Amino acid sequence: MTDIVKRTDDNGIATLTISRPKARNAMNAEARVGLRQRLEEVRDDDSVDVVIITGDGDSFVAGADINELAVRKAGAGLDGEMQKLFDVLSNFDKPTVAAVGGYALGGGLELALACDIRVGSTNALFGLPETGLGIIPGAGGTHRLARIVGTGMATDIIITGRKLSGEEALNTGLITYLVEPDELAATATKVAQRIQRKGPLAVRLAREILSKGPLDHATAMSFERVAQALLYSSPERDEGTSAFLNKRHADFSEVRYDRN
Ligand code: CO8
Repeated sequence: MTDIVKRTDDNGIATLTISRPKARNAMNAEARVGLRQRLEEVRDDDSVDVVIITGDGDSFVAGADINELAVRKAGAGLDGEMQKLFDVLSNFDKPTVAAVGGYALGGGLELALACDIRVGSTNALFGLPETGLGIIPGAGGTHRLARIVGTGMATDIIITGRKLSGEEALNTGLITYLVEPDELAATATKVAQRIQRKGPLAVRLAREILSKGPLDHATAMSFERVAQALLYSSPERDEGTSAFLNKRHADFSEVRYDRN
């Protein structure tokens, strides 16, 4: 196991930190393998409820490693290794929060876009500068950015390559929390804890439906009904509704779904 992606755990919240500070945490092949291994590890670890992804030091991730991109062949583009890795993240079994300070550029922003929620700091800088390198954001960036901020804004960001400050990112909906750099980790943890207090199956099914690409109305409604039917027969529905009716806080900590 490479140590480029470090893992720390705190009460059911696993934080994965991409650590290649000399290259502003740009993701080379080793970092990608490390991230994939860590994701498999936390996915299979029943003690982990929520995953936070962040970067070491004063950068989130400054993109894919350009030294590698400079010699990549067409076949590698078709393989879409980084795209597949971020697909693993966007379809992840557990909720994910990106804690973004400093540079979130190219593949770094695409990494954040593949997470459920993005918390940014006032020193963050967001952008997809790929067109300036003669390529496109090919790790899911074109599609995910357009879904999150709208096609007009995504087109502007991608074909001009301009960078957004934390404030602009908040205004466009690219991030949903903006905090001072020294509050970044604590805020991401608070967001993760908030998710942790909710019904785990409800969160999972809501994420599952939300993460689907554009669906026709009838299909989307059908997904909702099936998910709701499942939840109506779940122990967490009993706990959540009885807690409200008995004027207490719901406690889902005993609710477990056997994965075997
Ligand atoms: N790749 C490789 N090295 C990098 C990268 C990178 N993406 N970013 C920074 N570095 C290195 C620099 O080369 C430099 O190395 P050295 O010290 O050996 O010269 C070191 O990190 C520090 O960088 P700077 O001196 O430039 O530091 P600054 O603080 O002045 O600037 C920036 C930091 C703004 C982050 C600047 O380094 C920069 O612009 N980096 C490139 C950002 C970029 O263009 N990212 C997009 C890359 S393309 C991409 O991600 C495509 C993904 C989709 C394709 C999927 C295919 C798999």
